[in-house]
Amino acid sequence: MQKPNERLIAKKEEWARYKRGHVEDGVMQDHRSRQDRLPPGQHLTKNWPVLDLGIHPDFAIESWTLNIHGLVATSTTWAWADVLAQPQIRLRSDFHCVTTWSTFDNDWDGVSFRHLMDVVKPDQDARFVFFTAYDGYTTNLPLEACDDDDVLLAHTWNGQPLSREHGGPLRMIVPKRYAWKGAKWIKEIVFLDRDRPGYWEVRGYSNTALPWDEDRYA
Ligand SMILES: Nc1nc2c(c(=O)[nH]1)N[C@H]1C(S)=C(S)[C@@H](COP(=O)(O)O)O[C@H]1N2
Ligand SMILES: [Mo]
Repeated sequence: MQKPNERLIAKKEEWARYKRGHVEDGVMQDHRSRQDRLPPGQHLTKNWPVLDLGIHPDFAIESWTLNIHGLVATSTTWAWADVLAQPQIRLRSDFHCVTTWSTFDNDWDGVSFRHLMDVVKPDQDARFVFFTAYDGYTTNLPLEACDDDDVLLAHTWNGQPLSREHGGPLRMIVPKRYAWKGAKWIKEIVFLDRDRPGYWEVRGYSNTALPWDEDRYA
């Protein structure tokens, strides 16, 4: 009579416990939560890759401005000192790039998009937001995607000023969408009543860009 393969069975039992989430062991817990946090088709990367059009705009912070206008009650142009004069928040979130890498637990400091909305007061008919960056890049989102508690204009990453290659001095962070929806080196935010596709959106990327739906390409 053949003997059961105890080792294999034990492994399978362990796997079943792990899948049910009943494992006490810290390493396994960690592993499980990592799986739960990775959207389909994504893998975790330790470093933070740089992805852009290859132009890293350079300018003196004194001449930097962010212009916010369109269908709003109070359009405004922020100089750097104005950005720092706004209420500051810190938010932790994961970052998902359409090219399949993700990073976890990024600490962002900056100005929440909801605060920006309080300042400019979008009109009733403002439904979309169009972003333009200093490298000429553009992207677009529905206003409801920006009007969320995890969306911000970030100038600090993990306690350090956001580096130029990652979009410093200021970039958009929209954790629930693929990262191309977050403009680095942000220059202009326009509130619109209709959608206007941005750089990648006219080149075959999904307009909605939802990582959990693996909604990569249109
Ligand atoms: N201004 C600007 N913002 C941009 C891009 C760009 O080319 N220019 N690339 C987007 C893309 S495709 C991605 S994946 C992320 C990458 O951000 P990172 O370089 O900080 O990782 O920035 C997004 N924001
Ligand atoms: Mo990207």
